[in-house]
Amino acid sequence: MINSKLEQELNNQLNAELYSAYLYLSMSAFLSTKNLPGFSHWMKVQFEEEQAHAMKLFQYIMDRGGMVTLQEIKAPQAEWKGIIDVFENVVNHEAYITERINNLVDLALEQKDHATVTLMQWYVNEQVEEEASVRDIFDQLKLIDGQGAGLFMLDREARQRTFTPIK
Ligand code: OFO
Repeated sequence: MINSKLEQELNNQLNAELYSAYLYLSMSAFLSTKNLPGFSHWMKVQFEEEQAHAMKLFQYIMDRGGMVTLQEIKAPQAEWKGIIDVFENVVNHEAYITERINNLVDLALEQKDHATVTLMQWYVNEQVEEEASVRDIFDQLKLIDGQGAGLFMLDREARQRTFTPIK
């Protein structure tokens, strides 16, 4: 059985992951209107990844005999100033998610819930990867000032991204 405080926080994190998915889907739609099909695709893959993060928590709560309580998902922002602004938002959002994950690890340690500590280690590592990859794109976009041939090339590269299911 899982401690009720931890169960609540895992449910909150499930909601945060679904919100992340929703946010990236919104970005995908926005980028499509800006004639950036590669980045629009990249965001759709990101949407799939976030859903997978959410489903991993969903399954874990149930496996531990806990109760999944789905909450309202708030509407994400729909417009940004441009591609640089989009990725600045992504970088900040992922830093926020990392902070939430770290708090969950602290709570699991406090509750001496080793299974949750182990699960959360997966998210800790995932966040390192996510933050590094989005910071990379953000830096490249700033370098080319978010325009011109550089943007065209980055958009083409973004189109190559594929979704890899997680375990
Ligand atoms: Fe689920 O890692 Fe991004 O938000």
